[in-house]
Amino acid sequence: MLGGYSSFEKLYEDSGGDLVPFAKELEGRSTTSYKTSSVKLLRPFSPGEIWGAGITYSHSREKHTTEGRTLVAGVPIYDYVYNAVRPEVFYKGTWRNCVGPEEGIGLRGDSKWTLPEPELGVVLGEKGETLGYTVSDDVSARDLEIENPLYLPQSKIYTASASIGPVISLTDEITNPYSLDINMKIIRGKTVFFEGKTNTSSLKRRINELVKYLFSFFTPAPLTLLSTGTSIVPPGKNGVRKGDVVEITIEKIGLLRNTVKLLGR
Ligand code: DO4
Ligand code: MG
Repeated sequence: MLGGYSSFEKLYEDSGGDLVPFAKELEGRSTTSYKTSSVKLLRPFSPGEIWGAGITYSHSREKHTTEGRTLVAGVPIYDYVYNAVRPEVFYKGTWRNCVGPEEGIGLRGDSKWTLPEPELGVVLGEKGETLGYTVSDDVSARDLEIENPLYLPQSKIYTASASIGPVISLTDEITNPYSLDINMKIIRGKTVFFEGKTNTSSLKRRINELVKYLFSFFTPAPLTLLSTGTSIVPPGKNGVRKGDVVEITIEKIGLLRNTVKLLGR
């Protein structure tokens, strides 16, 4: 971490909210450099809250609509929310269910179909301002959600159901969040079982639109993570199994790697 800071939270506090110039100054003074292969990367911050945005890419809408049965006003629920003015913004937990690089992501013992969801994560300040970006994995028990959308909290919030990292790229490094390549690999044993790619240029919603709804009549905890939704979904009912390795890369941020672990009760 820059300038000997051991936490992003402290860096943010000392910056007085003006992160980029503060970080630049520290960078100028810093004499130490590290090889990422020789250090253990930790979760880059402890989100006070995590919120997810749903059905923000047309591919996600298509996949969900072919899987789900629920109608709202006579329309498949996922088509409805994709086209609605109000986006889907759902609670995803806190730092308590969030891991970092190389840690285990959770597989519920009662799920037969769990998906990693590679998403651009936005780190939000107290007023909803974008402080930076990270790689976010919105790990989800898809079968629970598809069985009944009222099971969404159980599909989304459980031990190690969120992962973030490897770093936070600040807004001077990512000036346009709508042009980033995202890649996900699921590695099973020695083979790449699934690989998919997308680009945030296909994101239907703007970040400030999602933030506006999240901050309407509510103030989330300082340093909240907003996960902006997925567009990479393995075909059919293919999900992760215990021991699979999930690698998610987002351009200008880096690689987030986790191994799937089966949760005990
Ligand atoms: O309601 C479904 C959640 C969808 C989601 O997490 C996503 O689109 O990424
Ligand atoms: Mg998601």
